Amino acid sequence: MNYVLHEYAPSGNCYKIRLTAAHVGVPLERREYDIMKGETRTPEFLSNVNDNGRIPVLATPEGLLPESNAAIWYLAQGSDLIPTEPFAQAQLLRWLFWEQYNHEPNVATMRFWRAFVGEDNLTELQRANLPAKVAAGEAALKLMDDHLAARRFMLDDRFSLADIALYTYTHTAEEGGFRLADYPAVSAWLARVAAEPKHITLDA
Ligand SMILES: N[C@@H](CCC(=O)N[C@@H](CS)C(=O)NCC(=O)O)C(=O)O
Repeated sequence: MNYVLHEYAPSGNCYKIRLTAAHVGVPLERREYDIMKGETRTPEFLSNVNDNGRIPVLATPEGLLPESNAAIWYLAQGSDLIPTEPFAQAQLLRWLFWEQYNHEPNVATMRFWRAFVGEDNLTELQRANLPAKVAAGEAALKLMDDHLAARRFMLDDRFSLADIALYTYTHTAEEGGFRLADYPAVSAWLARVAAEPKHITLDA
């Protein structure tokens, strides 16, 4: 079975897919697009890969799958990364949706604005939104810290897809200006996730 990951390697959304694939032992072919040069906005990419103009997109034998959390869910089906009990599975989905609504749009966007675009190059609208993004990112990290204070992983004692989905942009949060030292339970959890067998780093 051949899987091709259409990606921009430094993106945490793309790293999520590589990390999940490593955990479940699925080899990935990788195809790189430079989002800083608009390579996901070309007519060819829009008509052949993703009409939403974004990576990651996982090409599977069944078809193309945009959206990182859909792709990791697909790859992890039937593995230990997804619990089989309905309530535990719903809790896992809760964290995947929360990641996309409360965490990624703030923690990842601040990283992108500060470490990739550069604060001097932000639009007026982005600059105006910056304090709200910082506050919302801090709130997301605080919520994780409170949650993890009494738990080893997002789903209690069980390492799962929720940890993978949240690890990738949390471990790079300092590139967006967040101070991980302010979140000791998150920092300890990051070390636990990175110590899992089969873990791979962002630059692997
Ligand atoms: N919700 C999507 C977000 C995808 C996304 O925002 N991709 C960014 C990089 S992380 C991108 O392709 N940006 C390039 C662009 O918008 O032109 C996911 O989880 O996959």
